[in-house]
Amino acid sequence: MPAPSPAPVQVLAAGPGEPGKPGRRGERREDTLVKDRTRKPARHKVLLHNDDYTPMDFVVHLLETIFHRSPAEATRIMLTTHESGIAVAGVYTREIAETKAAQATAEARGNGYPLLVTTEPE
Ligand code: TYC
Repeated sequence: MPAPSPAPVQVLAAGPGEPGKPGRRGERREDTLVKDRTRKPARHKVLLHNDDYTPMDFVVHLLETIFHRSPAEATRIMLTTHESGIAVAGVYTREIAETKAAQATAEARGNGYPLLVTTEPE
């Protein structure tokens, strides 16, 4: 069953309240926009870009060690990048996506490879 899509954030009209004090969720507060629902954290894609120099087995190694892909998945993702120019290594919360992209980039640079790894919101 697909997860229910989040309800729109409700912006409540101004009401009585102590200025400067944060409102509780769902509470009407003067000069305060109160979200009436919690939100799941935004998801961010980590993207692998093709180049002519990074070895295939090195990309597979990164996919297995940093992105916890099985050998078969890692090979499939590497080949998709090689053939199409770009592929998704994984999808995470923003901070984890950025950390994994930085780790993959650092390991590539440490080995003298130009591999480009970027992140973007899903
Ligand atoms: N194109 C590279 C080669 O032929 C392999 C490669 C695959 C490089 C995926 C980067 O993200 C990449 N050696």
